Formats: sequence, structure tokens, C-alpha cells
Amino acid sequence: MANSPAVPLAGTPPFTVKPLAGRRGPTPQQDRAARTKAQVLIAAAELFTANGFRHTSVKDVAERVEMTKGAVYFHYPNKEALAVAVVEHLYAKWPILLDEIRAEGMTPLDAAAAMLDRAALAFRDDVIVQAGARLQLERPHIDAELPPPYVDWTSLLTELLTAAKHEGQIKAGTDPAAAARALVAGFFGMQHISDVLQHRADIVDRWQEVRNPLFEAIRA
Ligand code: LUB
Repeated sequence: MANSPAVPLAGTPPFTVKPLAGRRGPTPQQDRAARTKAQVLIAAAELFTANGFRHTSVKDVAERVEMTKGAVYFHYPNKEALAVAVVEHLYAKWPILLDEIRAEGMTPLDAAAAMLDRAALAFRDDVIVQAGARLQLERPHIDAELPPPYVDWTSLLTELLTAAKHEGQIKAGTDPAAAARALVAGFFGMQHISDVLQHRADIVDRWQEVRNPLFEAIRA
């Protein structure tokens, strides 16, 4: 096709641009900058998770990674940019998880269950996920455009449950979108209660109590 770029435009989602043969990868300086940026993000996520957005400062983040505030500002212009990046990294995890699950060859219904089962582990163990969830609750106090909550999961589960319906895996009368909304609501509430009462230590057991009746209600 005329004018089709020989190489996808850098940063054009969802493509990742791999260096062409003979093209050099990142320089040691670029590597170091990427590692520093990741360290800053993790430190911010740890502080957002523990103390929330309002009680976290860029100074706190800098001190946690033993850098100057200027070094943090080099990567993120302000605290709001850190919050946006944490939430963006939260939502970027799920398509990667879905690719892993699809590669295991599961049926659509089993893939939907597996997605949420593994999400429960991520909410228990992954500080980016924990921080992103807390920041979403604190949206009214964050003067930035955070990605909208819940919609990605609802779309992802609707797609999987629609495929499950086409394959006869769920009851003919099931509305995949309604079932997806119920699963998202159930998981959201479950992980929040587990967080408030047990810092998500019991999230796996609590999720079983929610997921089993929900999936049994729709399974053909
Ligand atoms: C999920 C949370 C916590 C939805 O998708 C989201 O925004 C979510 C944080 O806002 O649970 C249920 C999978």
C-alpha cells in the first residue's frame, strides 16, 4: 500500500516497535534511564498504597529512591503525572495477562474465570495494582485525567462471555454484558472489602465465595 510505513510508527498503540535487524537496541544510558523511571514509579506506588495521594509528596518519592526531587521531575513533571502513570500501568497489565491465558488454549468461559482468579493474586501481591485501585478511589482529589475505572474489565469480560455464549458454554438466556457487569461489581466489592478488613490477605478465599456462585449461575 502506498505510503505504508516500513516500520510501524514508534509508540503507535498497540504495536511495540522492535529494532530492525542491524538497528541498535537502547544505549546503556537509555537503559539506565528506563530503570530509574521504573524505580521512581514503584516507589510512588508504594507510597500511594500506604499513604494515599494527598499524603504523598514528590519529596517523599525522591527520598524513598534516594534521588533528588529534580531526578524525579526529570521523569514525571508532577505528582499527578505519577498517579496517571501508576493507573495506566495497572490497566496495561490485563491485556498482557489475557494474552498469556489465551496462549494456554482455555475455553472463553475458563479464560474469563482465570483472568479474575489471577487478578485476585495481582491485587494481593502487586503494588502497582494496589496503588492504582487506591488512586481510583481518590479520583476526586487528583487534578488529572485518570483512565476511567471498570470499563476495560467490563469490555474484556463481555467479549469473553459473548464468545462463551457462541460456544454454548453459558445459558442461552444469559446477557454477556450484564453478566460481565455483575462479575466486575462482585470482584470490585470483594477486593475492596478484603483490602479494608485484611489488606487483601484473604482475597483468594473471598474471591472463591463470589466467583463460584456467579459462574455457576451462568454456566450452561
Ligand atoms: C477492578 C478496580 C478494582 C474492577 O477495573 C477497575 O478499575 C478495578 C480499581 O478501580 O477492581 C473489577 C475487576
